[in-house]
Amino acid sequence: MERGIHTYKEILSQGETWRSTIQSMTVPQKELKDWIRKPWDEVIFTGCGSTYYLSLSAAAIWQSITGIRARAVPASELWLFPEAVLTAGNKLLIAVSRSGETSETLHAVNKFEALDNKDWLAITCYGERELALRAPFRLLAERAQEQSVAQTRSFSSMYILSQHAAGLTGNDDNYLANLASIPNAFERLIHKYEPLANELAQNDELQHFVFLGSGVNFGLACEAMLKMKEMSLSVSESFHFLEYRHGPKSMVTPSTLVIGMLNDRARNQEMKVLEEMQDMGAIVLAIDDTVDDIPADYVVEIQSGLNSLERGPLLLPVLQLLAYYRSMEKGLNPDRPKNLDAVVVL
Ligand code: F1P
Repeated sequence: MERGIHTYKEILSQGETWRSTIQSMTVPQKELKDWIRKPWDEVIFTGCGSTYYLSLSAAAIWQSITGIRARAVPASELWLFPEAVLTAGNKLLIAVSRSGETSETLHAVNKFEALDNKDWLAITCYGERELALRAPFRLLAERAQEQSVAQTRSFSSMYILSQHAAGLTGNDDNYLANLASIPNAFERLIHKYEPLANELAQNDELQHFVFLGSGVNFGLACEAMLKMKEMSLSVSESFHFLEYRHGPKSMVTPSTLVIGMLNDRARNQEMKVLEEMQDMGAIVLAIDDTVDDIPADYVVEIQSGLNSLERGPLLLPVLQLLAYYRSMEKGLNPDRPKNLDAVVVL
């Protein structure tokens, strides 16, 4: 089997996968709608690896849109330290898992139920597997299933489902309507920036990849970092944007590629960080909806017209391609990363 064939296909098929995921959400879900609008005191997102990172962004979106307190915890923390995670009150748990079979996520759900909580939602790609079968409610992205170990279209499609859930709870029709236009920017984005992802991947001077994001973009920066690590076995790190100044910047050299994923609300402050990194000798790649005034060596301009709480899925494809091409360049197989399995079963 040709190296990387699945990963490449899965990255490039995201536009159509998102369209079918969004289409599936237009089917009336009256029972889900009534239930998800209950007066929650708190919403907890949980998952492992990519789906934990998804949870970080989803919690930021959820709280911003609904005003309801939301947080994300790795499933192992909820499973092993429930007293440090759960509080009294009306709680909703949202368990996110591509496979629906990750042991820690299933244990976290067991613990949640054992402590007399029954309201939880599964977001997953497999309707016939344990997580979805047991869940009182589920949102499925079955067209996003993958053959590769590293999550690409599954991540972005489940992300859209989590955005949808936030819009439903917040009764925010404008937000829900805007989600429908996320796929529109995909094809142009890939067409325009795939050569840049390939060019940067071929640049052997670059040996250290730093992904920066704040607010809703922090989880996305972590996910982009994980892709780089999993697929290409490169040194990659992620930080809250302004946190990078507080120590980690000491590692910057001319071999560092700083990837800044800018957030509408914080962009002026974030641009100052990028400028400082350039002054310290790093190469800077900036990603934003419009890029005119950004201090950067390279830019990815999304041009979606959507805000930061909406356009998240569009921040990833070019970075997934960067990881894919770096992996190919190193003679690795991005479909089957070293030491990894698609599901961790304990
Ligand atoms: C979560 C996950 C993946 C990761 C790894 C092992 O799986 O941590 O994010 O790439 O290969 O599993 P899931 O619960 O979302 O299926």
